[in-house]
Amino acid sequence: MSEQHLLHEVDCNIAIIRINKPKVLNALSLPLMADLATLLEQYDADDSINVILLSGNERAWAAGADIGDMATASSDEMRRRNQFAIWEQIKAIKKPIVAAVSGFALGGGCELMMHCDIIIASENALFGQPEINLGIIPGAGGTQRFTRAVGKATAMDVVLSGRFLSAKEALSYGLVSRVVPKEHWFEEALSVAKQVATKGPIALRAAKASVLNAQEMPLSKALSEERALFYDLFDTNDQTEGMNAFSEKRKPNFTGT
Ligand code: DAK
Repeated sequence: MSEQHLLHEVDCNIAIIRINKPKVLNALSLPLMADLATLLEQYDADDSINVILLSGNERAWAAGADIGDMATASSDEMRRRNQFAIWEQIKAIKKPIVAAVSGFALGGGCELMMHCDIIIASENALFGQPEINLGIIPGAGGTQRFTRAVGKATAMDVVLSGRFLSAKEALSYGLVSRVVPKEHWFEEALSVAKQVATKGPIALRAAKASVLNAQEMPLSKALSEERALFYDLFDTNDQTEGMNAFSEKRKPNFTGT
């Protein structure tokens, strides 16, 4: 795997991945996306990792898919590439992914961000689905996840005009979880990842799956899935440990069992 376009390291039980193509504002090339999906799967399967932190750099989280990869492609060629398989791999990651977003989060970059679970945005971040400017529409969920996040009125405004949302707007519409001062965007996201990483891995995976069900399922089905996950957790050591620790007024030591 060529990993220069992705830097990654481990801090305790947090995997930190940084998209690293600053000259093109972290444009998401096909090889980069394939490597990112593989890397996420590796950390998802690694028992020593509890949370994944995905980041860009100060100027760009990612300014979209690499336009050069698509400029001369025909409809048949786009179909043959089957790029959606890579996005499905990312969607299937079970561990929480915290996004540390500064600068541009556009097009496929915004869609990648919406595959993350907690989105910490710098006050300088800009969001959009400007594919309309290129004569196409969002292809990796941008018309769907974006609309579910911000509502139809704002989604139409953004998707049809190609305009960017400020971090303040994105927070008010519910696209991001928190907006933080630009000097501390990465540290704030890392701090959130660290807080989440203290929780029990089994409960974290169940909580992520259950919240995501709210986007995919009718309410009655999602409620019964939630109930099943809730019951299952009472067969885990982490549930016993969590409740004992509360009674004993100490911090829990979750083992993921
Ligand atoms: N692709 C390739 N290169 C890009 C890029 C991109 N998306 N965005 C920026 N760059 C490059 C620029 O070409 C420039 O390169 P040089 O000219 O220096 O060689 C460099 O990054 C710096 O950009 P600018 O000079 O333009 O910087 P500015 O500050 O003036 O402007 C900008 C920043 C973000 C407003 C501007 O660069 C811009 O408008 N970029 C394009 C944004 C965009 O249209 N994004 C949507 C792309 S389409 C799919 C899934 C997903 C997708 C498609 C298929 N499947 C599953 C099938 C997604 C599609 C998209 O994202």
